[in-house]
Amino acid sequence: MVKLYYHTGACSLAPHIALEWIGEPYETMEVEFGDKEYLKVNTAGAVPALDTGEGWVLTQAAAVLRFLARRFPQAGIAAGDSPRDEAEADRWSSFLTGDLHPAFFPVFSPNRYTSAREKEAFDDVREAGKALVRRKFDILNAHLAGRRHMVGDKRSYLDAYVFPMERWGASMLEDGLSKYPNVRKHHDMMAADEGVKRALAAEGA
Ligand SMILES: N[C@@H](CCC(=O)N[C@@H](CS)C(=O)NCC(=O)O)C(=O)O
Repeated sequence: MVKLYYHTGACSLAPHIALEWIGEPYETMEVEFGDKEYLKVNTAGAVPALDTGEGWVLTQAAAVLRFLARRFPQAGIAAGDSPRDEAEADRWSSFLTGDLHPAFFPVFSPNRYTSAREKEAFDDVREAGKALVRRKFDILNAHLAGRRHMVGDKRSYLDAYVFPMERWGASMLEDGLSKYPNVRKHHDMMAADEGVKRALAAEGA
């Protein structure tokens, strides 16, 4: 059985949703970032990590999600198999891993982005992070125009992947997602999904 290491509301919520959609039995363990015991599972101390139940552990949200989609093909959460489908999935997965997710880092951990230790400096870094998040949400909003799902015409692991970031945006930006109506629509569709509700409830998020 697979086992997901997660932190409430973090990007590990994405594979948690994917596991709910898959519907096979799985285990979870809540961890604190950098916890000494958890470092034995993931030396980076970050979530998610997935014990595959096959004697090896996988880290990195995008890799975990793609693995789950391929390991449980009957769930139909892969993003298609034509070269173009896979390329589109890689493209948006890379955008989430490399552009949108890291844009939040200065908002969450401003202390890592300045050597100053004054509150004003942290506030400044947070504001810069939020400006970056807004630029990435502009791109996401344009992509989601006229679309129900991140790629193709059915749900895939990419819908699960973007959802935690949509939630962060909704709670951290002063005006929530109001400037990004397509992102908000996607967020609301996901929030109404039964599998998403179960994952959120399980995390107490
Ligand atoms: N590139 C990694 C980043 C994982 C990551 O930074 N996760 C955050 C939670 S959303 C975390 O664990 N942060 C703890 C830390 O940075 O110490 C991935 O995509 O899985």
